[in-house]
Amino acid sequence: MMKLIIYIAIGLIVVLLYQLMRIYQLSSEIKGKNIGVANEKDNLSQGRGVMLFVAGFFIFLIWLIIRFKNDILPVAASDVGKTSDSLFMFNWVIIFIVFFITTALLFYFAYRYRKSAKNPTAYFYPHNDKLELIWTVVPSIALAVIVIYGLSLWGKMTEKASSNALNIQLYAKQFDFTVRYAGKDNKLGPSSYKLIDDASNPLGMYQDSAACWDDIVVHGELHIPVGREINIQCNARDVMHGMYFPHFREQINCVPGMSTFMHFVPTITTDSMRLIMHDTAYDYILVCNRVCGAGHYNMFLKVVVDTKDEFEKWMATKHPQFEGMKHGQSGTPVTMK
Ligand SMILES: [Cu+2]
Repeated sequence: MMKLIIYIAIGLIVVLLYQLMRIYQLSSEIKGKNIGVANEKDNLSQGRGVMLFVAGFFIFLIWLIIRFKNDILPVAASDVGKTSDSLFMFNWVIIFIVFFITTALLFYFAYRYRKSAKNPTAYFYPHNDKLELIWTVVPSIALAVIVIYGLSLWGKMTEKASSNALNIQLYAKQFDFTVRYAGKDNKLGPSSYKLIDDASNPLGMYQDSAACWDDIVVHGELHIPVGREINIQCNARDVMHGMYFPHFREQINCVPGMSTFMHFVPTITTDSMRLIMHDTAYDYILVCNRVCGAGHYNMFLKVVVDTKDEFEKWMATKHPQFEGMKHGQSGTPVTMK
């Protein structure tokens, strides 16, 4: 009901404004004024209005930045994340400087060069080689710097991980991530989708491969040690999923039928991040960012960055999938042809 009254009031105000303008127009006509042509006074008030508008717009923008600057992601918690953030910031600085200068000039020129007795006709200025050269070369250089900066970061993100990195597999499926640690040998044993059995072998690991015997499968959370390079092999069981670590500024697709990789060094433990965020319940997260089906919204994994000792302690509580299998002991090996 209240809403209806507000709408009616707005409608009446519009009608009122229209009628006022109509009265002004008619009374001017009676007085013999030609209100169809803007005079010097009109141009000055319009020009000032334009300047006022852009000043208000800039104030609003600056307010937005200050108001929401704490609602974006916190400080990057990985080595590549820091570079990624500085690249992002570099872009913002360029965008803001150019935006404020060009927008301010655009509106100022509308005011400065309004029609007046001094400026009765517009100045015809069709071409200037020097100006064109400047506005082509300067943005080209700026873009080249951004692209080279970005490519070097991309190269760092996608190069092969070092040999002493901690190897982890993240297996995505509708709608969760399963974690596999490579165990003592730091080698992820081979696997095949044909061997997948949700109860006994959710990742389809080869039971007769010694590299699989110490591999540890974990559901529900991912623990990683701070300060050590983490090499993640990403796989998907059904459809394409996204593997996105917002706090580490890392993302890669998980594609059925192939492995993709990412690596980074976590630099801030969960406990330290909780202090930074003044939030004792703050957690890192891994989310799927490909729309992969009806349960996509719920596809995420809690990520815990431990100290080295905490990580080892946590790891010691976990058991390999094929615990007890040793060389010369067959168990019930599965052989794939
Ligand atoms: Cu998904």
